[in-house]
Amino acid sequence: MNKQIKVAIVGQPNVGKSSLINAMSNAKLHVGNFTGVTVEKKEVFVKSDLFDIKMTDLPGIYALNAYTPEETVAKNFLLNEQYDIILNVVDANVLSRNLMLTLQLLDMHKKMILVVNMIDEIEAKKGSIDAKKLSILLGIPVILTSAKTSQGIDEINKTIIQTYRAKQNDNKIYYTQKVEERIKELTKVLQKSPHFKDKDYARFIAIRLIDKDENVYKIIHDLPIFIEAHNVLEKIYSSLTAELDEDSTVDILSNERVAIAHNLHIETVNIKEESKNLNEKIDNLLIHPILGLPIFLFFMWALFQLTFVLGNYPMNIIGDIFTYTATTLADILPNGTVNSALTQGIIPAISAVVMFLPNILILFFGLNLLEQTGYMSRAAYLMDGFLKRFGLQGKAFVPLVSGFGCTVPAYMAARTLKNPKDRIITMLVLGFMSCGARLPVYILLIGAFFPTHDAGNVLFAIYISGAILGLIFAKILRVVLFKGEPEPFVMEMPPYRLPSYKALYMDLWYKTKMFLKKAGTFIALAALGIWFLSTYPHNSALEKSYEIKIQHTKNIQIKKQLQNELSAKSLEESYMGHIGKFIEPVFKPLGFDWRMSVSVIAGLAAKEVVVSTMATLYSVGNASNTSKGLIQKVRENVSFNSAIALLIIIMIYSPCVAAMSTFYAEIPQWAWRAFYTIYPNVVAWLFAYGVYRLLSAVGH
Ligand SMILES: Nc1nc2c(ncn2[C@@H]2O[C@H](COP(=O)(O)OP(=O)(O)OP(=O)(O)O)[C@@H](O)[C@H]2O)c(=O)[nH]1
Ligand SMILES: [Mg+2]
Repeated sequence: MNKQIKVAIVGQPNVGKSSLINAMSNAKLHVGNFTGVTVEKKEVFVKSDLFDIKMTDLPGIYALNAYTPEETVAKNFLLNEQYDIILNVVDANVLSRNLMLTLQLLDMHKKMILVVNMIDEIEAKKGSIDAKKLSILLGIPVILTSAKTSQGIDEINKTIIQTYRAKQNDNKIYYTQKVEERIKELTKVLQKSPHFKDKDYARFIAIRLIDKDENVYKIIHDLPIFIEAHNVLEKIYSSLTAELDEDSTVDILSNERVAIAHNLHIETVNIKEESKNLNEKIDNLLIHPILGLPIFLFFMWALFQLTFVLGNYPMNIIGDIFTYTATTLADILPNGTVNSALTQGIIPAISAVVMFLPNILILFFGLNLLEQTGYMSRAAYLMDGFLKRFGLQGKAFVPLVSGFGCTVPAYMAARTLKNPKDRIITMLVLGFMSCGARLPVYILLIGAFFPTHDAGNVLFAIYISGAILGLIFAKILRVVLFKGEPEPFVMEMPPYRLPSYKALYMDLWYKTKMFLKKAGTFIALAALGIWFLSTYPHNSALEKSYEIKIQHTKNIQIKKQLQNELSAKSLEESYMGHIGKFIEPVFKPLGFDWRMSVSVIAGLAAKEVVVSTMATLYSVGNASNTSKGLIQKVRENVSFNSAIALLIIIMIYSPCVAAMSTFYAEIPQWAWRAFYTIYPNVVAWLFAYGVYRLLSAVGH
């Protein structure tokens, strides 16, 4: 086995850490042009001849002082885990600000490499960065890279191996004399403790303590050295602030780092001042105080139009192919279990899910563009004032919009919210943002009950009403349960970037693969289960009596009718029929038959299962309509009012089990978990019932 080199990838948010790892390996880490894309550490392996390099992608951190849960992930890793090398990634465009973190990392005195990424953007501005000089000044290797053009990527590997083999470099960066004296003083005290025998480590801890790092303070708090160290520390706080006329030692260290970073920048970066750039011109329009919001809404509307209109063509073709396959197979295969399981169970179910793949991909394409171009941060900024009125923080916009894709990463994305109250409110209403998996149900019902030219608008209306409902509930939660204001909003505006086509393509391809895999495994198995439960047990007495009747009639029409009656009766007497009848009373007030009721419950496993279950149940229950598409079957079996009620249920009730378990993992309090598990279902039912009654009352 090769020797393993463990590398921690550290840097400020949005500098291209995840993109670099993707470029170095065949990993498909999620990337996006806004801060806080990565919220959980991820490991990726790169193999070379002699070494296996294990890279840990960490969430971006601005400084070593961690505030949000995702920053804590990165910091805990840096402080507590074993690794050989820190690979510090910085954005060449904002080098001096990024170097602030670099300087803090250098305090750790570990083997370190500086990767100056996005060098393509500097070169496009006809600028340059002197990597050699920067390397000499910092005392560590410096590599210029672009994850976009793959420039310098190979060099990273080589440098990692060289650095791993080489001796630790000497420290080159020092603070001013007054500060260094205090660091030395505290280091000496700390070294008396067996925990801090190592001089470099003791120095690092001393600096962190002077920097008022709470996590580090907690480390020494429980050690015998605490009292002595604490006394010295207090003395340092007061003497340094008095001597340098600052309020806090935190400011003193920060000022020193600003000065060093600024000097490093001046010594090594050569960029001509830009004229008024394109970014600002675009921003003048996109975050215009009056036009900004309508423009955003227009983009969203256009996306849902495209999702339906463009997706409709491949959807119909895929649906037809499956229907044709099922009809042909039903004729070819001998009558019996296999025939029925395939043509009434698995094929309709997989078809019902896969036919919506094009729509889902269009939606994901749009969301991906939002993430990649940098528009996400602008939209968050635009929505800030609006969201605040509903008791949400502007930054909550990112998880909320991610929720339109998939609720699981959206719950994780809520980690970027610093305040626990803001975070939990956001997570509690996130389910109201309809995820991509609910799209099939919507498109199916819209396709069955609305004319094509309205479909895109109806779809947009569904998503918007979900979002509005979410906002209303956020307000209610804020007023009733979490008094107080949401935290003020700080989010960086990254420059606009053209989407990386490779990243876009990889992302969509990956989603397609996962979706098809899910359809072929989970959905197919679920369908088989549903088919089994709805076909067995056979009631031979019933079958016999119908067979005799069927044989005795000559009229083909009546024959068909009898066959259908038999299928429907057998289905009702199957296991599933009994389960359905048991659940039915809950949904009866909404006009659902037991098949719809079962589909709704099955949808708790995954939302795609709603359509696949409907497909199976409406196939099994009707002997003569294998040739009809699902949309047609739904139109024949479901009333308009119930269809709307079903839409509302799907829009509001609990998300899938995967999402629910993510919520449980993120929120440890049992009371919140219980509340989260119950309230969406109650709300969903009440809303659906209200609308159902209203529609009936106006004579629909
Ligand atoms: N032009 C250019 N763009 C890049 C480069 N590397 C990354 N990007 C873009 O920069 C944005 C941020 O990339 P990510 O890889 O998500 O950044 P990150 O550092 O992992 O960000 P967090 O996970 O939020 O900390 C994306 O839009 C990338 O496409 C590069 O070398 N050149
Ligand atoms: Mg990342």
